[in-house]
Amino acid sequence: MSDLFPKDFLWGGAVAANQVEGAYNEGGKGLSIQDVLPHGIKTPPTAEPTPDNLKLEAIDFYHRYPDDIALLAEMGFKVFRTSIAWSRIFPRGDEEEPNEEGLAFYDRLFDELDKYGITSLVTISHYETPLHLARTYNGWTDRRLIDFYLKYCEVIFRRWGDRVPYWLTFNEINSVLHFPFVSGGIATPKDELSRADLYQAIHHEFVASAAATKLAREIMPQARIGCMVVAAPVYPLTPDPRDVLAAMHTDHDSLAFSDVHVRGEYPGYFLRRLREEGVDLKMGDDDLRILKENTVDFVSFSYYMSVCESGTREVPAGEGNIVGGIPNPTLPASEWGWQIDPVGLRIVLNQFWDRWQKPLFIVENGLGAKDVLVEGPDGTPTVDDDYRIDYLNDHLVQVREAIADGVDVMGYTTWGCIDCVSASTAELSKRYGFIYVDRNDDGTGTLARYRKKSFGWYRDVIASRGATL
Ligand code: BGP
Repeated sequence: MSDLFPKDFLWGGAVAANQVEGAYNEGGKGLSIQDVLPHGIKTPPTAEPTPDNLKLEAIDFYHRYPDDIALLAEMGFKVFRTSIAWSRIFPRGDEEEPNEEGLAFYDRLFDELDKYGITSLVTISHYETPLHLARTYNGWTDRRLIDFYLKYCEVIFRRWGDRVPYWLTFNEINSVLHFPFVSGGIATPKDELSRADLYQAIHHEFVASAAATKLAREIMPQARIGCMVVAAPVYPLTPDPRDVLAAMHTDHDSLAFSDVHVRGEYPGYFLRRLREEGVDLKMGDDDLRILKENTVDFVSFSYYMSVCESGTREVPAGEGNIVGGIPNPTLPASEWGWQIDPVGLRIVLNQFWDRWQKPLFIVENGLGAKDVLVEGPDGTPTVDDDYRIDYLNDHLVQVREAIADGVDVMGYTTWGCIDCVSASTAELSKRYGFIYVDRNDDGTGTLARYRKKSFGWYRDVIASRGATL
């Protein structure tokens, strides 16, 4: 077997509208939940947008996208993942008619990508629910969100169905368990949110995702629809069977989300959880049929870390890990405590493939780090980000191993291919990109773009189909 990646492997990078675009109140855009979250995912929202919110301007991709896409093309990108900002299309979320100016922006963006032959991979909802839907309806706890979402989907499918071949219904849909406001637009603070309301919101998202898949097949039969989850393998802290069982239970919390999307029904372990928590889901007459008949074409996921679990002792959860969990004593961690585990990526790829036999797409992976600009050999500023190269290299080697294991992997998009505002901290100093953006956490900076050392490294990896790894 060749140790090169497949010829049609989709190499690229990923961002989300709210983390790059800026222009938060231009082009008729309404406010999104991100516009009132100046300090990140773990902090409460403000009443109005505040000047310390870096996302309001972000990296000004809204105005600078032609130059940015030219840089991505220079690296040889085959695919670019971004999201559509829902509140550019429906500023409040519940209007009758879409905002034409918002649609026109994405027309221009897709034109630019087409110019270079870069395929678009679109996240329909990436942590950017229109704020009005959060404040007036309490987000996805309200069943009416399904109709608002489907109306939005219908507009964007009709507009771009012939040019966007890959769609993801919700970013990291399982993260609603951890961040109800950011992930589900649920305004009730997490510690006051009942389990019944949380699971009801999850049910609404499942039905919306399946109904969107149905709509997609009617409007754009050639498109492929995927679910998107946070993948973080859960290892037992010790070989004690009780630790193994606890790890399985924690894993189930996440797997339930893709199980529903792929198998079209609630798994038994999830129904048991609902019973034990005394939750009785309110269902529409057709909900279960909609889930069953409209399963996804592929499973996509973000992969940053693995975690440990114990069923025998109380161990403090790792602060830095997005999904909590006990730190693994055998692994190093990033500056933010995210544990670095390339082999875990191979494990997850095999686990998901064994479980569903559906093509898999790694749509986020990368290292957040504090980069330092230095003068490059030609006098142009650059970053010697060997740590990022090492991280990505090690993970891609494991992807190649998984492909050799027989796993069907469609592609790989690194997170934050151009520096962008962090989802968890809302800072710019947590950088992931191949392209450095001159903007600091205090909002200063010229917004100039500079190629980091990893830029040339990734270009060579893509051009050689992984031979340089
Ligand atoms: C994922 C989100 C992204 C992204 C990434 C990196 O959870 O889907 O939006 O931001 O994590 O996280 P952070 O920006 O917090 O480092």
